[in-house]
Amino acid sequence: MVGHAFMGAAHSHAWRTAGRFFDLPYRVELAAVCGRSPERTAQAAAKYGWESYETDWRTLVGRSDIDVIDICTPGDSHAEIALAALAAGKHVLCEKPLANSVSEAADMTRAAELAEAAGIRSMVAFNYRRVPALALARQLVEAGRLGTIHQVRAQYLQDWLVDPEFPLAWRLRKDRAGSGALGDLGAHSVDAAQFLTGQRITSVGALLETFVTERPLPAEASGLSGTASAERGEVTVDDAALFTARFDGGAIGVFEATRFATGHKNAMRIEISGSAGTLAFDAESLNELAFYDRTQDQDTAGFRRIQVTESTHPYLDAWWPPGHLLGYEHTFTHQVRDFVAAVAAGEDPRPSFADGLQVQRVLAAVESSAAASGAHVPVHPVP
Ligand code: SOE
Repeated sequence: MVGHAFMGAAHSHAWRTAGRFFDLPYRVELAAVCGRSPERTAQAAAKYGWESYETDWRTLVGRSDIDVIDICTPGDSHAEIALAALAAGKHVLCEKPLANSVSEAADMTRAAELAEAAGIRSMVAFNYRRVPALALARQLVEAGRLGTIHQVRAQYLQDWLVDPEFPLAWRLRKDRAGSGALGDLGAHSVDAAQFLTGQRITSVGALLETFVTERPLPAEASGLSGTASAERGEVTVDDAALFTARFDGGAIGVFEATRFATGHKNAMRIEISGSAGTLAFDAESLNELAFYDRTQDQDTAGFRRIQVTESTHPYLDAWWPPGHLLGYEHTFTHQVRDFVAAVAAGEDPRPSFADGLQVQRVLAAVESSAAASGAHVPVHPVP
């Protein structure tokens, strides 16, 4: 695993846990973690249970005892690490968004498709697909329970940037993160919308805003936290992104991704309306899915709150009795389970790098539309 901050912690937990609750076809060994600082990486290895550590990802990629490279770094290094890992014959799991640009994501997708022929697998880590409630939502859509899908409403609301003194962390720098709320949060919504509906976004009309354009430089570059110094630097990404979208199956959608939704900590919400019903999900009630079934008797019809904790629900057979809730970390454990199962079965796990590239194209179209005063622009095919 390369990187050991927030996502590294979540992935470490997942790699350690997946084989203890699911019957995996392989035994997972946490071989090595990689980071730039020897002290901090050694600490991370000890804390999260990695057998060894490296301070250069190239050394990691060159190690013959390693089968999988898991990329948990900021977006500016995804492409380089993934391309080297695929070339070295390693399976790759890569954090989202897949890359910082469409051209990087396209290079990664081409490399992944070439590697597939040699049995090398790759996957992009859109972990919300592995929330049991959203996996169930997908099953219901596939079974036709929503009928023809007309509309998608997707919001991803956080508020950690409302304080103008919050330091200029890497997520606020275009050169490191690619974009702001758009790529960090909007990417999840775009992937979830396309996954749930089975439709692809073909055009968007958008508005981006940066409310606080200068922030104190972090005393140390440490991601979301980090203490501020007296010097200030420019914020080069969006704080909030709003856009509308058309889908290839005829649906339309409205999206909002923001780090300025005061009071909302991690409200990843999505609602899909079709001719036969509506499904609604909010990650702040992670174990629930609301379902309005239009075929119900009209006098008593209404939204039903399904508690997605039955052993028959996706992933739940490995966990607790009904009503004993799962959390955010389980989504990463499920992701490892599906990734390892696909590698063993010789199948391509989803979301693939090609799926990540499609999301990247939507993000790029949102930026072009915002630059063109919100005019609807097509989602361009791969260059
Ligand atoms: C930070 O804004 C963040 O950790 C995202 O990067 C994650 O993808 C999301 O799941 C939670 O918020």
